[in-house]
Amino acid sequence: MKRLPSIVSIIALAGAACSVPAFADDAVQQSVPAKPTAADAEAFVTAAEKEMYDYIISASRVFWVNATYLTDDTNALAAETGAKGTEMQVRFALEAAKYTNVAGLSDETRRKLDKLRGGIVLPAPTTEGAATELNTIATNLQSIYGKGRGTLAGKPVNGSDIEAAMGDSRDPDQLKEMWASWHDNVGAPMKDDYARMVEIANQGARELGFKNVGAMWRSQYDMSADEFAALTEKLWQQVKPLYDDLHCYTRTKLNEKYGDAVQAKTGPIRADLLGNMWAQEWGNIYEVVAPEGAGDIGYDVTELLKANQYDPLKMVKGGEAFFSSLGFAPLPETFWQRSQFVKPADREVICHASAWDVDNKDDIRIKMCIKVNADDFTTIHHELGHNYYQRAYNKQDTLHLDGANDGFHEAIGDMVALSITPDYLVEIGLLDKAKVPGADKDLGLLLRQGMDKLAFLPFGLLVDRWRWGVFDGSIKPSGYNDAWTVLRLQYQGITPPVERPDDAFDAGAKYHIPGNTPYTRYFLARILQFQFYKAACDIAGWTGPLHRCTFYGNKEVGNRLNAMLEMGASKPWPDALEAFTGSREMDGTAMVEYFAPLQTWLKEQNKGKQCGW
Ligand code: X8Z
Ligand code: ZN
Repeated sequence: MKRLPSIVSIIALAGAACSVPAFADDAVQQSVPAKPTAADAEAFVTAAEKEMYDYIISASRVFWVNATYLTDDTNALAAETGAKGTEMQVRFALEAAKYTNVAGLSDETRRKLDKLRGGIVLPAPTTEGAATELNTIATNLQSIYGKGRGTLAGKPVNGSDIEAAMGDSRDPDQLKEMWASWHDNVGAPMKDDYARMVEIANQGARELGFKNVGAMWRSQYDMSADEFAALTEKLWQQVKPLYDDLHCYTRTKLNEKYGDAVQAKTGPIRADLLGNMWAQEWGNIYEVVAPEGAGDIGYDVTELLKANQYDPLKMVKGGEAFFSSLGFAPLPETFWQRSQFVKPADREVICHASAWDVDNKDDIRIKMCIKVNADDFTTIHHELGHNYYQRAYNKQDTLHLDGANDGFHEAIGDMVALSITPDYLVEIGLLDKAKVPGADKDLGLLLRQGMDKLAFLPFGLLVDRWRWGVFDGSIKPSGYNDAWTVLRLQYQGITPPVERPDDAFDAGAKYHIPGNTPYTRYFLARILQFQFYKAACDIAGWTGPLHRCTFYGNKEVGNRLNAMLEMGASKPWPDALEAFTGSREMDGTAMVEYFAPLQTWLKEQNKGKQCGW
């Protein structure tokens, strides 16, 4: 994620961790005049931006040290810094509310006031001690996740290792053990604290005039919260048929591999069989579902990386080279000195990948625990997309130091990774030209891609459907786990491999729940990245099948992309979308078009099968 994971109060806009350093002396304390004018509102916004800017830089350093060296001390420092940040943000939000009805506000000032009012990920009420309690809980939850262990053959396994093992193992008993131990050990202990955190943050949201935290999250998309919820539903309905076809086909293949006792022919898919701890992307089990003939795409990115002696550093250099080929300046020396590429041997860290912009200028970094495999090669491109975005908009005002919306931020690196086609792999020397799969292997290529991209869609949606319910009170703490399991069944058509204990809190076993990172952004990004990719391929003059297009080396694509990136959040997101794609709508058509041949083929394969669950 691009922004400080989990620091409760980080402004939803600063491209990195944020924090509240020494604003005590020069804090914006001006009182709102009895009859405020537009000029008063502007003066307030300018002062708030300055205070926030300084805070972000100092706080980012605290959060970085905490995330890369988890101890009781760094947790205490992060919680303290986070609490100051929350207090600062809430102070600004309450003050911003007093200016929103002032006559004569410019569009820009109005948008900035809206960001100040609603852009707090976890607000706290002004009650004495509330910000501290909230940040202490949030820091603690994230730390529990970072230090979490599941087991394999009874032995403890850390998060990044167990994630990789879920991709590699095809033994249903091993998979079951890893799935159950991870969910039991990591999620369950968080439940009570999580419920308390929700309670405090909702009080904060209500003080700011929102119904609850979920409504605040939905308010940040240049439209009403209800319109935004409806937009996500519309997008889902556009792409859902693709998921349904893929689910049906994959279930058949799993049944053939494992037999009825492990995976039945009908009903939901067992959640641990899909090559990923959360069943969110299924590409790791491609070989299980690969069709005869057309399925043999002739290479596997993990094997290519290993055969070519790639190490984590070389993988990151490869990601940088792609962006350089588009005309982006090389990453600064400090990126290479300060990033965390591999899991340190001697201390606990948060391995979940993130990208940081510590000084709002050029001190960009990634934090990962890279393994030499295809998943992490993609994730490196994803994270670098955040870093290049952050650097591109670094001249914007503080409140515009962000993506056009959070889905844009998540989509840039993914769009680039879609360009990792066989031809591109040849170009960078990873694949022999003679091994480029011919047109008869297109279905295999599309299925490999669909196993990651299509499979993710319902998960991308349901995480916040659950959280919206938690925040609006329709899902109560006693029903947290049942509601999670029901949504997983309803949207993804999957089921836990073991009965869940009464105290289970399976949502907590997914990083973004303890990390308090809104998740709808990833759903939006799944859709947007295909819109961006298609636009880039059009600019590059590509005329072949969309999924074979690589825009590697195309400076015009780089220029047009940069024009969108450097806008940051300075304009409503449709303006930014239009700058690069010519369209003002988020729309699933490009994704549907990309996968159209696969869908036709899947329907053929599924004939006579009882699809659905
Ligand atoms: O969290 C991430 C990135 C960091 S923003 C690694 N992603 C989501 C996830 O891992 O669940 C990228 C895809 C979805
Ligand atoms: Zn991200």
